[in-house]
This record gives sequence, structure tokens and C-alpha cells, in this order.
Amino acid sequence: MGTGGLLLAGLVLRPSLALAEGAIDIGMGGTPNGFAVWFDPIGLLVRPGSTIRWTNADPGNSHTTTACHPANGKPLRIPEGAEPWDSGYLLPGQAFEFTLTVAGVYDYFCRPHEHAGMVGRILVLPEGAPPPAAPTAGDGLAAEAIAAFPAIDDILRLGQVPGGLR
Ligand SMILES: [Cu+2]
Repeated sequence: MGTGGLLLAGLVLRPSLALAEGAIDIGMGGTPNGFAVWFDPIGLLVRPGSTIRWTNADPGNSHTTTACHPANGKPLRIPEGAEPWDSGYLLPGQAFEFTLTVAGVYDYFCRPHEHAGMVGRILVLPEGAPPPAAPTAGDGLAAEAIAAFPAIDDILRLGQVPGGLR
């Protein structure tokens, strides 16, 4: 096999990384009876400056996307100096966009479903940068939420960690 084959292999082995020009989508989903609720993907790797669009694709529930930040009554689990966000309640079909500029780990949750473990984690990483450590601040955040964040290693390996019923 020549150089071309090696180049192709390198391309195929790259993790899928969302480099879209527009917003990168995260769905908010749930079962019709509200038995389970989720963000999908639950883990996401993006470059600084990426705009994320959360859309409530769950016909039976309202959801929020809310940064783990003291401004939202939660421990700081986004990078120091980064802007927190809180979508407020999104009815089925509604969406919320936010742009992440500061590199690091962003943990967020859904206000009405924190105790159901409805959380997500976004890793904002410049190309070639070493991976940051996972946030550890936990006081004031439900144990079910803390337990549900996907591992940094999985986000790095997969680019997108699927959420939802599996
Ligand atoms: Cu929710």
C-alpha cells in the first residue's frame, strides 16, 4: 500500500468532530409518559466559537438548558470567566442558541429534570490542546445529575456521546 492508502487511513480514523459553519444541534427528548428524559448527544466536542442549538424535540415535556453556574444557583462547572446561559422553559418545538468562546468543560442541566439526571457536557477544545479535567464542584447539584455527566475520555474518543434510551 502506498502513501495514498496511509493518508486515507488517517482520515478514516479521525474522531467525528462537529465543524459545521452553522449551529451544532443538541436535541431534548423524552418518552411519551415522561419516564425518561435526555439531551442527545449528552456529550459533545467542539472548537471555541461554536454555536450550540438546543431544540425541544419532546412532544410531552418542557425542558431547559441551564449552565451549572452560581448565577443559576448551581456550583461552577463551566470555565472561569465564561458566560453562563439559561434558556428558560422551552415548549415542544422551541429552540435556544448559545455560542461558547472560552475553552474548557461546560456542564449543564435541565431545571425540571435535574433529579432525573437530565444533564449534558460540552468540551470546547482548541485544535491540539490538552484535554481539561472534569469539573468537581458539586454542592447544590443533585447526585443523580452529577452521576450522569459523560466522561471526558468518551467525549474525546467519540466526538459525540449519544444520549437517550439505549
Ligand atoms: Cu428536561
